[in-house]
Amino acid sequence: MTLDLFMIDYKFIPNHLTFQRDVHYRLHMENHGKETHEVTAPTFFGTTEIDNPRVLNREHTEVVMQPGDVKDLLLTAHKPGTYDLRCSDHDWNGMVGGITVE
Ligand SMILES: [Cu+2]
Repeated sequence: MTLDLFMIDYKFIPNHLTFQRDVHYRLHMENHGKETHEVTAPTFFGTTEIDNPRVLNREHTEVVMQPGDVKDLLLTAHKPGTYDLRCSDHDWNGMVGGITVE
């Protein structure tokens, strides 16, 4: 399954992602903005099985997306719940969203 997550200045599109637990996903991310954005979700990334963790930053808290970047994160979520999603640079400007694992 593939889920798309696009970034513009200053929004996630969509701003909410829903994953079924124990299902493997390709989270396909594209930054269409002129600024660098982060896909920041420390609790979600910390509780999710990730096949290619090199896409994440060193702390495994976010994916840094330069303008024009296209990145795929391969993941399987196991823990149902709701998780915070934000851009750590622009959450003050409303660049926030959420993640649900069902
Ligand atoms: Cu941003």
